[in-house]
Amino acid sequence: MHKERISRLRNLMKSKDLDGVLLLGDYNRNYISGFTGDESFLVVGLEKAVFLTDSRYTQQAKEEVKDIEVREYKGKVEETLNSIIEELGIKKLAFEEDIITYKTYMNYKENFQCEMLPLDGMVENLRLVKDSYEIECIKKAASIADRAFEKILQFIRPGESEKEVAVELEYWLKRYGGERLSFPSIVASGERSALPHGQPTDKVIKLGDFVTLDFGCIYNGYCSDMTRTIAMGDPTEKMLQVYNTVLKAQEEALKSIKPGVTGADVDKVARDIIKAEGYGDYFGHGLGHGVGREVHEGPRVSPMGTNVLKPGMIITDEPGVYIPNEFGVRIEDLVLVTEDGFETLSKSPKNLIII
Ligand SMILES: [Mn+2]
Repeated sequence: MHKERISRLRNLMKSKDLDGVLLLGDYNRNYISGFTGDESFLVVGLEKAVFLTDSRYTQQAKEEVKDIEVREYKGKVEETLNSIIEELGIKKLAFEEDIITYKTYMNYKENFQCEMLPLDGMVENLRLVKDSYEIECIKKAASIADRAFEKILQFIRPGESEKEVAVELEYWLKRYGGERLSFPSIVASGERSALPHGQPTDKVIKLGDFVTLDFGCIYNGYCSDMTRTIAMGDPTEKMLQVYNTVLKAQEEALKSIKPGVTGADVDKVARDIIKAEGYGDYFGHGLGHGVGREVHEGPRVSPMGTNVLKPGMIITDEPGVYIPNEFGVRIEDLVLVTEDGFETLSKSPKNLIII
């Protein structure tokens, strides 16, 4: 698996006339090497690669990193990196320009006897299409989220605070096998549900509130992401109408997902439905995003989403309508693009749940 990833990277390097790549961001380095720790370096040459770490991680790297030589450094890492660059005969080294700080860049530039060039998303592009192992991990992360949601439906009641609901949700995400959260959980109730990314507060959930829960966990390094909005007691006519609009937009956009369309095409399906119902101004964000090792990665699923969808991509479909000082609704599924369409990885019900 990692052998194949490194050879795909080398093919791209050759096509861009590069003879070296330095990876130090956790997501890219670990994707190519199989390492699960942090603060380490991967130098990939056209023939040979070296994984460089310090004594905290040497043992772990030797167990996890296959087919790549693992070395330990002491002292100044920039000097060891430069000696590897020379040993591998690297003249043009691409680096993660969006991860390396200006200070580190200046340090490397001073120490490295080679030209330094931006990687320009090369590894992120390799990560766009998931292999079967990655798909299984994300499916598992999604199913953990579904099970945690089932638990939270038994727990959530008017009288609990948003924070109490969040902590219960996070307990179950971990209890069912999530290693970490994909991102800080969102629990936003009543007027606060109009905040697309409302962090849980001490606000007590009341009868008549909509509650938006947006959460996910990480399984074997891969994220899930889902959102449901539920009602505490009977919703008003307006709340129902908005809910049904968002649900229709979500489901119609879902049906449009297939190889060959762009993220912008899928976004437009949902946006047009929400606009037609008169809520266009209340849907400010893109319809979705890619999900993998990072909870937000490519491809873009928004009016700017020019990436063409391919089988193996995993994206979210999450339209929302947020009416300031009243309430908001968002419904989000995690979706796999398949050969002939899509497969929904989030299995929780989407019809309005009234507690
Ligand atoms: Mn999302």
